[in-house]
Amino acid sequence: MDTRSRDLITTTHWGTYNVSVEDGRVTGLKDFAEDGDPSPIGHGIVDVLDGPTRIKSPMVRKSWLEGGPGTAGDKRGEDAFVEVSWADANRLVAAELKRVRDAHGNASIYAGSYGWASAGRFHHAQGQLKRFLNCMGGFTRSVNTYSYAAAEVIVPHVLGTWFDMLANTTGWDSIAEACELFVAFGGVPLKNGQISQGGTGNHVQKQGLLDAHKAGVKFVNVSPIRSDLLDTVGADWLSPRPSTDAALMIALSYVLLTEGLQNEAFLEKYTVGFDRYAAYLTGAEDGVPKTPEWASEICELPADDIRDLARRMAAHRTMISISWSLTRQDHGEQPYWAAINLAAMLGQIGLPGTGIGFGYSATNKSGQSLRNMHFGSFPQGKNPVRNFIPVARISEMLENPGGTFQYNGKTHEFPDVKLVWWAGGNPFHHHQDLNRLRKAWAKPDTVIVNEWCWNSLARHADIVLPCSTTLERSDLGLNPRDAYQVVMDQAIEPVGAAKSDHDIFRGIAAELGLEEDFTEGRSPEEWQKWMYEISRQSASRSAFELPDWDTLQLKGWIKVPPPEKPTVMLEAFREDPDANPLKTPSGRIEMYSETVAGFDYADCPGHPVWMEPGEWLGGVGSYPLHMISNQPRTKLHSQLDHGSVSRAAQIDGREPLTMHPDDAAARNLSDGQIVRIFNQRGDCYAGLRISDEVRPGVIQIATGAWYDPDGTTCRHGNPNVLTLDKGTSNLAQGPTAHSCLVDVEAAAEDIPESRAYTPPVIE
Ligand SMILES: Nc1nc2c(c(=O)[nH]1)N[C@H]1C(S)=C(S)[C@@H](COP(=O)(O)OP(=O)(O)OC[C@H]3O[C@@H](n4cnc5c(=O)[nH]c(N)nc54)[C@H](O)[C@@H]3O)O[C@H]1N2
Ligand SMILES: Nc1nc2c(c(=O)[nH]1)N[C@H]1C(S)=C(S)[C@@H](COP(=O)(O)OP(=O)(O)OC[C@H]3O[C@@H](n4cnc5c(=O)[nH]c(N)nc54)[C@H](O)[C@@H]3O)O[C@H]1N2
Ligand SMILES: [Mo]
Repeated sequence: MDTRSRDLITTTHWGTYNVSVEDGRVTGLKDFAEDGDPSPIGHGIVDVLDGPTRIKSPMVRKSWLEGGPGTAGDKRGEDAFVEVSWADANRLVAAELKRVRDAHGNASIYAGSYGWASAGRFHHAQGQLKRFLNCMGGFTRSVNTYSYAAAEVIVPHVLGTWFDMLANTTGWDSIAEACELFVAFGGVPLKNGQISQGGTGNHVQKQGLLDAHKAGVKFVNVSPIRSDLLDTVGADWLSPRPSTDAALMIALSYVLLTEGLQNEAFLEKYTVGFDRYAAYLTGAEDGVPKTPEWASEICELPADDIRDLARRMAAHRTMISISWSLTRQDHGEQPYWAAINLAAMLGQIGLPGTGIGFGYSATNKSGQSLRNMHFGSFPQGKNPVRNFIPVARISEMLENPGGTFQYNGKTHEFPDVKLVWWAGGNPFHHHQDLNRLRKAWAKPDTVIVNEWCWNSLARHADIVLPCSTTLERSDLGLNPRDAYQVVMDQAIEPVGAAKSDHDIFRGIAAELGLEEDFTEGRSPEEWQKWMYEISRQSASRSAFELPDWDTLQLKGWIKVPPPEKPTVMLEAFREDPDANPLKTPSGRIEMYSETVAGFDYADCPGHPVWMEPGEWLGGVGSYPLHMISNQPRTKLHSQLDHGSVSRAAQIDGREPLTMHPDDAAARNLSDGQIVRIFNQRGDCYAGLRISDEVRPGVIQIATGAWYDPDGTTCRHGNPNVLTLDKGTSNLAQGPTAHSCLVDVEAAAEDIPESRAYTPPVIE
């Protein structure tokens, strides 16, 4: 295919770009002409494609190479590495896989391998890893996500399939048309709308928000951080204590009930269990009426503001947006269920522009009306191993082989893991209480990692297999969550001896005599054509035609036209609940769930409740500041932390921390100074920004700084040395990063140098 007549093009989670190449090196990325609000994040890759942080050949940890599997696991992250050839790396990996499988069985291989990897439908790191391991008998997997595990498990009991709700979130176009009041729990953070998993063409979140504002929609930002909602829309700002939204929603429901503002006809026709929930609201169940005064004590908001908001919500066409962050806290199931019950009482679910929406601007997908598209993907084969863990239970699994855990109504057992394999995620970014993880991580015999840069995950591996970046391989940016479908050109040759994940696995499969099983005789391009053909067939069933392969390659990208009318979540259910029941046991919205009640979990009863989180500002003793470790504005998680865009936003090479002026004054701290954040689990350094955009008592530090451990300290500013590693409840066992108390002090004179971007010693 001669594509020379057009510019090189690629897509990433943070946008689409034309790629400039000179003498075999990428010299720059140009924002996609179709993009009305491009994100700067992508440009951060250019200066780090090559250089000291790039892994250019297979590497083996010195003690492991000398002593074999199981040697000095506690030196992971400290040991030197030894460079080896691909032939040696393949032999070592194949022999170790065989040893572990034969001696301990496939369940002792953990390849949950959670993470975002890169855009590109074929070279998807996890898909490649899972297919490869399935060819040799399978592995222990993980279920659910770090993003919204609690919602993934509670919503199906209450409202139906979670991913259907996400795919069909009511569009911004419908909101501009029909909404009057938009109440955003966790705001509408445009920083997060910069990205979309699998690639994005045009960033629409800001325009969606501005169009709604222009159409007269009023906004309320319920968040500890004012900048979670764009200033231009002039939102009212309510800042409850973090992790108390469930209490606020329950009190709003109480006001509706006691003032007769609930929509009886809706409750009758579309819900079950309202009477049970009403008994909780009035206090008939537990003797505590859930009045605004009751919530006021918990949330630290004036009771009158709560009462007013409930009345405003009932008097207007109201959309409730509930941020994904509300799941990432202790008892994260409750705010989701409480919000659904509140929306049910308002009775506007299924009508244009109103009801409930999950996380506007959490990604660039949320609120885009798109056609329902299904695209082909690289088949992963069958995994015969039954063992799994809820994704955030990794430390517990490594610590406690053979131990049991609860999950969604059942008891399960942790496997005895001997080998861990990660490709396309970074647990030393994403997991909570990293000092605990680091200890648990010392236990397995072997850790294998596919990575392209020397981040903390690569440094904590025994065998590092260097992978290429998207700019070094060709692929398809087919993404059902975006209107733009983009060709991903190979712009340059892989740097050093790096290979695509597919080629890495093909090499090991050959060593194991499984190459044919893994590739089925197809080259990467043949696989991509095969996937594209399936996608074309399914696209034509949703009434649009994808061009043929050659036409797509020539053009570089296509835009799928929007659906005929804006997306309205649960529209069909609203029209006819008998013909279009929800996928819940009753087919209706379950304001009380017999199923959940039947699990008999004290931490997740049969209807939404307020329960004290493990750590929050209303508790006694402990640390005085609530730390919100939210998504970073200048990168995607830990990806490109080392790139130019993220580095430019750092303060003296540390992650910025935002603190209210009163809290800074109480500690004698000044803007721009390096501080130490600490609690009982660990500490890290950060650069101070003083601003009244955060509520007093709350500090904000984004996730993503590469973990740079020195004992229990992170020198660089990764907040996950401080966060709490506890499941949301026995129901979902989701992560709870946002429920975390800390304190902050001035750093001592001799602040240790950050070594996050210094590669390990290579012998
Ligand atoms: N404290 C706190 N912690 C959090 C959160 C929070 O709010 N607060 N949020 C959580 C959430 S929502 C999420 S989704 C997680 C995200 O956690 P992750 O998805 O694990 O984070 P990333 O940094 O995106 O990790 C992706 C890794 O894949 C690598 N990679 C990129 N492309 C390729 C490739 O082609 N092949 C291979 N083999 N590797 C590749 C990157 O270098 C990077 O190391 O973090 C969670 N952690
Ligand atoms: N630029 C960029 N965008 C991203 C990502 C990234 O890494 N970088 N990650 C992506 C991923 S994987 C995900 S899952 C989404 C996540 O999307 P979100 O879950 O929306 O992400 P957060 O930034 O953690 O949270 C949004 C806001 O919620 C507020 N908040 C936190 N706790 C509470 C609380 O208890 N109550 C209330 N009312 N508000 C609270 C915080 O002020 C925070 O800024 O973002 C995606 N978008
Ligand atoms: Mo996420």
